[in-house]
Amino acid sequence: MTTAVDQLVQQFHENGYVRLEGVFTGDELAELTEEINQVIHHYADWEAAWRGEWRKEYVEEDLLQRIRLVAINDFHPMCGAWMRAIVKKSLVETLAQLMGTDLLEFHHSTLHAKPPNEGAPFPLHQDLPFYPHEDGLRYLDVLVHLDDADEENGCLRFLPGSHRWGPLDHIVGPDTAPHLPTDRYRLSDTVPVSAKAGDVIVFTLWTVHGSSVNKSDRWRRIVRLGYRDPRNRQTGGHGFGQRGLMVLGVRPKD
Ligand SMILES: O=C(O)CCC(=O)C(=O)O
Repeated sequence: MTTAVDQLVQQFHENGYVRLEGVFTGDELAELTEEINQVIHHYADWEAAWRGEWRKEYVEEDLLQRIRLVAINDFHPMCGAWMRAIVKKSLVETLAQLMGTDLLEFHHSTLHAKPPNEGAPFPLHQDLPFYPHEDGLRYLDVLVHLDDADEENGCLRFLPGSHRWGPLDHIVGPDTAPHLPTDRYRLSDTVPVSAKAGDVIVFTLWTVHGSSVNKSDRWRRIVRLGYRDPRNRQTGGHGFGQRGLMVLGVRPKD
């Protein structure tokens, strides 16, 4: 008999991403949201929109100077509810099933909050250039949604099956965020994935994704939690050389 979890695992293997519904609800979700609001107002960078020439293809002329992203990396040690969320048993168990692993290590947290009417877009990219690992399929990006997200407020968009393409060459440089060439990787070819507050979208380090401007009068707040198989070697980037928290099993001896 195929269970609901088997179906999620199958979808994940097929597409390279999957949405988990209602992972956080009620008081737990309220507490996570309250803490994020404090992080947004006291600690985050309000001018963190990704830069580069690609923006001309994603943003209308009159908005170009105004778009904003509120972001911060590794805020989790400051926040009790987020520390509990990272080790939440049901989430960790589902992630382990998606990856097919008996060992899981938490790697990083990142807030991406798009303010109403001017929330910045993300060009199509893999997360590989930001924290490269030898095996892109044994690294999971886990996006915790704190608002309902849809096409109007800039929900995530994916190229289904792109995780099977392996590492891709990105355009990089001092004046641009790493991204894929806009003439070959188009937002119009992607699938939007709407989500409710409390849902989680999981994808791999090799899955191509991006998102559009938030044109609505609502916030779109998302927190990315990164998890990996501790045997998957990191080769550079964010958190390189740091040991994360083991959330499943015991770290293997070097
Ligand atoms: O928050 C978004 O819309 C995009 C996020 C993203 O690209 C990422 O987390 O790697």
